[in-house]
Amino acid sequence: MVAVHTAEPGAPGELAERFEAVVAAEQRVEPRDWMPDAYRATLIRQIAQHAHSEIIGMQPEGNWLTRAPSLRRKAILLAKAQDEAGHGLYLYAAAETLGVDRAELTEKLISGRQKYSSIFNYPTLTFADVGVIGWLVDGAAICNQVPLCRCSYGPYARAMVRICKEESFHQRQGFELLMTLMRGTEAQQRMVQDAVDRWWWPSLMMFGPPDDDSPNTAQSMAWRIKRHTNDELRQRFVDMTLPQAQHLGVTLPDPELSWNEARGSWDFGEPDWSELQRVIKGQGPCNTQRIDRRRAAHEQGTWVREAAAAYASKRATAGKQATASKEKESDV
Ligand code: FAQ
Repeated sequence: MVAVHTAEPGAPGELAERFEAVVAAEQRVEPRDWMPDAYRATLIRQIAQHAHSEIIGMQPEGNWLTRAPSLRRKAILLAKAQDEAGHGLYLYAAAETLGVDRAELTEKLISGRQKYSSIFNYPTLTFADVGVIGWLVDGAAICNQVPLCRCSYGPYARAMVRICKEESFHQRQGFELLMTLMRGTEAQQRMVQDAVDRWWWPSLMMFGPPDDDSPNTAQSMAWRIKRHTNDELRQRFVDMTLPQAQHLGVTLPDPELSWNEARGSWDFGEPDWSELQRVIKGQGPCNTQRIDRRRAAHEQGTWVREAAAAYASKRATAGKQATASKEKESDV
């Protein structure tokens, strides 16, 4: 067992060696441990973006909460959106173990200084989009996030275990919704195909730019934060999704999709990377709407945060007074 000690930060060389040894031995770096500043900064960047994505990610589906076609579908959608809020909270808590404050991260999100996933800047035009988000977006999220359960940073890795279990459930509910529609009328089948056509390419872009154009991958892999490159995970997602698309009876909107016998994998076309860059820079179809909504929710929630803080401080004062009077009694 290799331990990272942090009590005496007097010998950076030795501390750095211990850090490297922990990572190489597939052990976990914990909040109390010494870590390089750049490792800490990379984790804050990725975990904060991930947390913001979960919270902003409630908006596209939230669009259908009041218009779900049955009570059952409404209850399922509500539960899914609540799960996503929970994921955001675990992730903000994981980021806070690195010395940042959730309020500060939220401020960075709504002022545009931190990112969230490009996928949530597309509109949800029909109820089939809810199913496709579950199937493709949660499916892509699972491919990307299961390896993060083995991330070198303990609090992030542990948060991902529970998140992945819930995302798998979300993916299955999306598939079940789509299967139901595909067994329905021709209009319902067309609605599914239209949603698949709109979400396929943005889902592939969730994995990030191609490896040659991904400035962070090499270092994040060396630190075992990321366990696979963006392109490796994208391929894994395509291979996982193709049989499911065949089972559903939908066509994926890529004429270059073909089975490559030699590689034992599907060949597929190149996403439009300029679109990803535009969406990341804030020029996607819904970027302004998403951030405006998030900012408004944050402002409208001010009184709740203030009330919770006032209550916590009242409880703390009452607790201190009770302890002081107990001590006085025992002195007598
Ligand atoms: N969107 O060098 P790389 C979900 C940025 S949660 C926006 O490759 P990296 C659950 C990247 O940040 C979905 N920005 O970066 C759900 C970097 O910019 P920076 C979120 C992107 O970090 C389902 C620059 O481009 N999941 O879906 C995107 O090594 C349904 C260069 O890129 C996570 O956050 C993008 N797609 O790899 C909720 C998973 N791609 O920061 C509701 C954790 C790249 O240097 C409904 N994150 N960028 O200014 C990761 O695995 C990684 O951060 C990547 C990017 C793979 C996203």
